[in-house]
Amino acid sequence: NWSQYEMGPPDPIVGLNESFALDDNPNKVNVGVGAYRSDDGLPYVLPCVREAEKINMSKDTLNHEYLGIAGDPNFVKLALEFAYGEDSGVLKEGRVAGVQTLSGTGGLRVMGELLKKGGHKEIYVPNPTWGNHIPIMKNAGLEVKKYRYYNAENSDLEFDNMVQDLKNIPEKTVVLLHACAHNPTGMDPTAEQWQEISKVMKDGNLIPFFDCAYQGFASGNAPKDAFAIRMFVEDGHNLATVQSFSKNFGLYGQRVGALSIITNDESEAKKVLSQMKMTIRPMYSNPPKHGAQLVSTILGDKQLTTDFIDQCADMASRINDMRIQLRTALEEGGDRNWEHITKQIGMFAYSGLSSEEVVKLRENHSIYCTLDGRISMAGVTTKNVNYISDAIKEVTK
Ligand code: PLP
Ligand code: TYF
Repeated sequence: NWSQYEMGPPDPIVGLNESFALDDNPNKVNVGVGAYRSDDGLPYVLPCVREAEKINMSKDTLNHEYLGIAGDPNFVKLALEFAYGEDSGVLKEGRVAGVQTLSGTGGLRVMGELLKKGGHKEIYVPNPTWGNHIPIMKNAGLEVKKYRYYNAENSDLEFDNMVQDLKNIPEKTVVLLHACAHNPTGMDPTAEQWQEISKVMKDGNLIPFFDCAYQGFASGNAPKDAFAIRMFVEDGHNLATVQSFSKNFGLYGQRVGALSIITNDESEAKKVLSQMKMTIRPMYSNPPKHGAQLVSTILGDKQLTTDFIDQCADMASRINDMRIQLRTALEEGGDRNWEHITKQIGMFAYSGLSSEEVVKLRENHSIYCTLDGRISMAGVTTKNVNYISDAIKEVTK
């Protein structure tokens, strides 16, 4: 008997794909889920990934055996170097416990479970944050609290309030930070602001937990986008990082990610790693191989790594072109200011549209974005940009 189950609501982000699929308007536009599209509106496989696929196909040493609980050690090594830098002292000292995870989402959940196990009762996240952060951490048994981050009134970071809130968090609390290209707002702290955040968190004995899902989409230079993480490490934080390779490598469905924690010394790292493995084993046993092998093939090869960085920069650059085109079209013949669209970075434009306006966009124009007014710029193309801007002007009139 299964009658105790009530009908649940669709997911606020992924559920849009379902409504979009049912819409028979030939002009429909999907700017909901953050997934990169070519200017033809099609899913995009990076040429370096195609190349890695060919290389891996020809290796008869590759098989379909299980990976270990912690995943592919070579992938984990390369992923951690990608975040912390090849010459990272903490990596050389063996102080980092790292595992391969089911992309960013899986890594976040493993971290939530681990925190709960380690006696943590709560976690702080920015307001707003990626919608899934909250249920992931709640389902792991943590209370989710928010620090101020973004002021919708002036479409800008509210840095002073953020710092004030961070100063009031009890010591030894874990605070989630978006490493770059904040989702959904597209607004990151400046280098100087990151320095101040690092200092405030050090003084307050807080534990930084970086969610790094867009490395390559902020500056267009993937290694450079790890700047905040590397600076915090330099400042001596024993921080944690969850990495997603969905967006930057375009490996969404392959579920490629890593979770790492910097500890005091090698023996502590071994203990933390053992607890990570004990968390993973009863959840899903071990992660999938294919995507991690592709990333290893790329990051293990100098030329393919250079190609990857260039190709990721190309995606970021197409998105920036679309920001300029969308803003220009929106401001044409109107007096409303859309400057924030070109000021924001990463995959999203946090448009400032109200939920009523978003519903009108959906119902009257078949344009699908999330209720908070977040538009995935990755889905905007030279062919639909004017359709989108005309519709936005219509619903905000
Ligand atoms: N964290 C942030 C901030 C994200 O925006 C996303 C995806 O949109 C993720 C994590 C997780 O994505 P995935 O599970 O595909 O790595
Ligand atoms: O667009 C976003 O913010 C994400 C995208 O398993 C996403 O929610 C979609 C599916 C998934 C993980 C992330």
